[in-house]
Amino acid sequence: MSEKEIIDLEEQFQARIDRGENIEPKDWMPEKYRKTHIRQISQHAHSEIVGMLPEGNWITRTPSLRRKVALLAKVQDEAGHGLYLYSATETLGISRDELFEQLHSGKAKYSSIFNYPVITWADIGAIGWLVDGAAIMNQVMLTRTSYGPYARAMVRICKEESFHQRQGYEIMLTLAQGTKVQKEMAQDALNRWWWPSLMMFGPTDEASTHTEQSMKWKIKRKTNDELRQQFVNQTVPQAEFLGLTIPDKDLKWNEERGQYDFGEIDWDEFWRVVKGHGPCNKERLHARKSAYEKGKWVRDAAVAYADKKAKQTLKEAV
Ligand code: BYC
Repeated sequence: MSEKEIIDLEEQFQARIDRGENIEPKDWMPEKYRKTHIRQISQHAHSEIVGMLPEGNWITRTPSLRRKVALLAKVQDEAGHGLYLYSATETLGISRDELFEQLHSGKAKYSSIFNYPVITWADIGAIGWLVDGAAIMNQVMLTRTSYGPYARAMVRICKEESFHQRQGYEIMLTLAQGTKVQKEMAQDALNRWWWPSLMMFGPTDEASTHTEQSMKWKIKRKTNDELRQQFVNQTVPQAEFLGLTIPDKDLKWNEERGQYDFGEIDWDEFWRVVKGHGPCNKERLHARKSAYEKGKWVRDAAVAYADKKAKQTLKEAV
């Protein structure tokens, strides 16, 4: 294809995006658009799968049967989200094996938030309330992202995430209305999860490498800082209702802006965690690699069974 033909195609592609059309797997797309989606959707899928680990670790230790059922359902939903998202990524021409290889080798990232330890039951409440709350804030926007398979997967995922957020908030509410020790546990969980939750939205708009292009292609509908601000505005009144204190001395309502001002995020910590040096990075990756290796016999059996079935069908057809 000549350079002029490619430029024409790129202009037509941008015009489709500007008209608000969805891009589908068989449509022409710039190579960078395809690669950006493989990167973002697969990192999102990895986050769902790795995100099962910290909470899954608490399924055997829930304080009641009711809590166990809800947590089990939530963790199972996350497996489902990972699977829709891996399927959406495969429509861009990459295999599941390659995606896993990228996760296991450390080439592909997953959300920084899942590299923090889950120390008490209150952390399960804080994760549902804050982590799923932040995830929804980001993902509701993604239901209108320009790539069709991703946008459609996000519609279903968001519905389930809102249940996750409510189960977390309900845990926090119960603890906050409980004994002195329970209230202290809730406050301690908020203290530890607040800043990492704000980091989930990614670097500042100034430091973000992908935002400008992703906004043009309507992959992102709002910037990292816009979503982070929206999250703070929504969450502060929820903390007040719980009677808990957000661990930020610079947090205050700004009458002029009609938004909360908040303190500076520790970006050194963020990059340390993203680059593999957070409190649980090694443990999380080890758990995923080991699950993959232990699941080999299941994959082998599934392939052997599919082969056998295909041969049988062929024999019957002849
Ligand atoms: N952690 O240019 P930027 C969930 C990376 S919720 C690790 O702004 P982009 C769940 C970024 O990848 C979490 N890395 O990037 C919830 C890039 O590096 P590469 C998953 C991060 O993509 C509850 C570099 O920093 N949600 O699953 O335009 C229970 C520069 O950043 C992080 C999603 O993935 C981070 N926090 O914007 C269970 C939503 N932030 O790739 C599960 C979809 C940034 O160039 N993703 N980086 O090596 C997005 O919306 C966007 O990818 C982001 C980042 C807003 C996260």
